[in-house]
Parts: sequence; structure tokens; C-alpha cells
Amino acid sequence: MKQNLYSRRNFLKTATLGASGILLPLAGRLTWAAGESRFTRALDIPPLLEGEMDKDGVLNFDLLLRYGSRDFLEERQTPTMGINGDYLGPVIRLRTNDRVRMNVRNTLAEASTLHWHGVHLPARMDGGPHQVIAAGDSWHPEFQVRQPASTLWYHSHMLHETGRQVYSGLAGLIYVEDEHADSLDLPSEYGVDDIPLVLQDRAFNADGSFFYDSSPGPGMRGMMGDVMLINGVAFPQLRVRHRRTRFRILNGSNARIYNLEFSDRRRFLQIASDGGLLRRRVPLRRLRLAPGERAEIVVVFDWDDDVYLRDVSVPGNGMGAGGLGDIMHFDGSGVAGALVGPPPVKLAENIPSWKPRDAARRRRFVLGGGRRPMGPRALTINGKYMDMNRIDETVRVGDIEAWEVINRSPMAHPFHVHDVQFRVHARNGVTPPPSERSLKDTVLVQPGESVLLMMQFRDYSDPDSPYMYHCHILEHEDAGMMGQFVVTS
Ligand SMILES: [Cu+2]
Repeated sequence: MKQNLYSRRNFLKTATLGASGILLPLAGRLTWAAGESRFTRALDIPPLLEGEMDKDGVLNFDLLLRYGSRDFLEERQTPTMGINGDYLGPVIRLRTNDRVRMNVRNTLAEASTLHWHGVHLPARMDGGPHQVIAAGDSWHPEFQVRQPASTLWYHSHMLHETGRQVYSGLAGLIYVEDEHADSLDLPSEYGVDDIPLVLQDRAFNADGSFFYDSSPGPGMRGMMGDVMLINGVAFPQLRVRHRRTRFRILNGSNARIYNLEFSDRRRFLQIASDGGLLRRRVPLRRLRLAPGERAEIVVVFDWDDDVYLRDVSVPGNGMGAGGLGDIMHFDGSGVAGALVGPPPVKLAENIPSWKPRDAARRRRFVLGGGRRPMGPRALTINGKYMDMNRIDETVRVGDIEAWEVINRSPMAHPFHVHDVQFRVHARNGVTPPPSERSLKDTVLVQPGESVLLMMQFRDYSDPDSPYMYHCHILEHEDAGMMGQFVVTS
């Protein structure tokens, strides 16, 4: 893989993915005509999976990795992978303190894994590259939910294959609920005024199959497409039913960073980030989401609304990737009922506020940083590629640590840490924007930027099972931009 990065073949392939969008002559790809054909399909709401309680009080969830196919582009079938369905998986709903057992069966003809992104759990239950589920095999991780209400997710984390498997459809959402969030009276009727939005850009071959190129390429952008899938529906529309509606947005894309706003630039309230509720609601007109990040927002609609969610291009948005423009339509004509009150100003309680002086240890993670900025070490962490047989960091259980992530490469990288939810203490020495002042597990680090993360490794020591930290641009991760840490007692 590494040797291929600079080959002429890959250069030509990647060149077709330029800023102007998809070019047909080289690759024979399908483009999506702008205009009428968009925004005719209703947004799909993934099924909700609430589990079955067994006699020991453990909630069991059955998850089947399988092949499927779907007509994303009307007339053509796209071969896919999915979990309990053709493409993507159900929303797994949990509550804090639940004891959970996942029964994952892999009916694919290839090995895979299922990683619980954002979940605090023992390393051997984590579903990272060491917990391989061979073709035809099953895996039964068990854990207790020990974290507050939040929107988390699950996805394949197969070494070198994560990008392709997630792109094919191996991903889904996890909701954690708790009493405190219940008490806030947030919109919470699933699929009605509490709506998941899984954002994924895709490219298609002329035969309708996904176009996927795993090579980061000389631009090293990772895989991007020109067709927006939301919950697996291309350029969907939603007939809004409640005046105040909550959206739980996941950037489930392999590489694309979104800058989201409404076409009328209306204000909305962000109420949660990766690891749960914000301390206070944050009014926004634009929301940036990097791969792996989540945000919950509350939007007010009116009966005469005819508004689009739009991905706008901003400088520093990866390697010159333009925004996708309008990606989803909201039709307000079905809005009924009175306008209920807004979410409270104060949301989360007890968000830890670890200070650098509390840290038992400070570590540095340098992203990229070869002598030539686009040279062969552009996709390393501390100069190293991922090695399954090398433990990069050893942490003591219970410790508070400060992790400084420095980006010496010319592109933005979303840095993700397994096991913990961290606080972003500072960006280049400055307090981060309000959207980032709660618990997070993924943080975008811009070129030249240094981000200081504070975290605590509360429980679960195991010297033999590592957790991962990595770039969440999946083609970067697959190319080796990942490291391993163990938590020891
Ligand atoms: Cu990266």
C-alpha cells in the first residue's frame, strides 16, 4: 500500500476527483444531475433496536453483518454491506448503567470487526483491529454503559479495510439515554422530532456500484464522492412534523469535512457534541463536522418552510474540497402543534474540568511531520506507521493525562482516541469555541495547529489488549495513521 501511494496509476485515478467534482472520461462514473431529480426521496429513519433482556438482566442485541443491495440511484442496484439490513445498521438504544451483550454474527465472506465508537469499555470488547470476526464467525462482547446520554456510533475497524467496509455500509448509531437528559424535555420522539442524520458522501461507477479508491493518493485527501447519502438516501427530503425538531448528526463519511448551514442561514441551537450534552446550548448558523464527529442540534420550523441543509466550502476544509451545496430539503407544510419551549440554557451537569496541572503525564502526538510535507511520512503519528505488534503508549489506570496533538502535515486530520471522552483544553493555546467545550472523542486538528486534550483513564486496565488512537480519515487510518495504547494497573 505504502509503495503504491505515488504510482502513476493512482495519480490518474485521484486526479479525476478534483475540486470541480467528478470527471467522467477517465473513470466512467455516474454523476447526479443537479435540479429536479434531487430531493424527491423521503429521508429513511433507521430501525430502532432496544435489545432483549435475558434472565441475568443483560440486554442482548443481535447484529448480523451481511451483504445487500440498494437502488440509491433509482434505476441501478448498488452492492452494499449492512447490519441487519442492506445498508448501515439500526440505531442501538441504551441507557446509562445498562449491562449489554452484543451478539455480532459475520455472514460476510471476509473478516471484519465492529467498534463501538465513543463507548467507554474494556479494550477487548472495543471491536478494534485485534477483535477480528472471521467470515462466518460470531463475537459476543459484554460491557456496562458507564457514561452520560450521548450520540455514539459503531463501525468496522478492520485493519487496512476500514475505509472500504464503512464505505460499503458497515456503520450505525448508538444512543445512550439517561435520567438527566430525560429531565430536560428535549425533543425525543424517535423519527418524529428526534431524527438521526448519518452523512456520507459517495461516488458511483457507471454500473451503479460504489466507486471506491483506498489509496490516499498524492493529494492524500481520502475518499470523497459527489453524491450525498443521508441515512442511506441520496439527497433526501424530510417533511417536518414538529415545530421544534432535534437532529443527531453523525459525519459518517470517510474523509469529507462538512460545514453545514441552512439555505436561509437561520440560527439553530447546538445542544450536544460527541460525548454528550454541552454545558450550555450554543446558538449557531454554521456547524463544522469532521469525520467521526457528532453534533445534536435543535431547529425551529414553520409551516411555510422550504429550506435546504447545505454544505458550504470554507478555506481549510481538507485539501481544497469544495462543499457539496444543498444536500437535504426540509418541507414545513406538515408542521403541526404549538411551539414548545426551547431547550434549557444550561444542559450538562458535572462535565469534568481537568487542568493540565492535574496531569500525571503529558504526551505528544505529531501528525505527519516528515521533512517534505507531502513526503512518505505524511500519514504517520510520531513518525511511525501502525504496527499491530507494537504498543506505542502505556497509561496507568486512573490517571489524568494531557495529550498534545500537533499537526505538521499540510492537511487537516480528525484525531480520535478510543476508551475515553476527552476535553479540548486549548487550540494553539486558546480556549476552544463553545461547541467544543464538552466531552469529545474526535477532534479536528488543522495544519500547523496544536490541540491540547485532557482526559482520564478511569477504569479497565488490561496490559494485553490495546486501544487505538488514530486519524478518522479512514484512508489515512488504513494507510497506517494509527497507534496503540494499553491501560495498566
Ligand atoms: Cu488524517
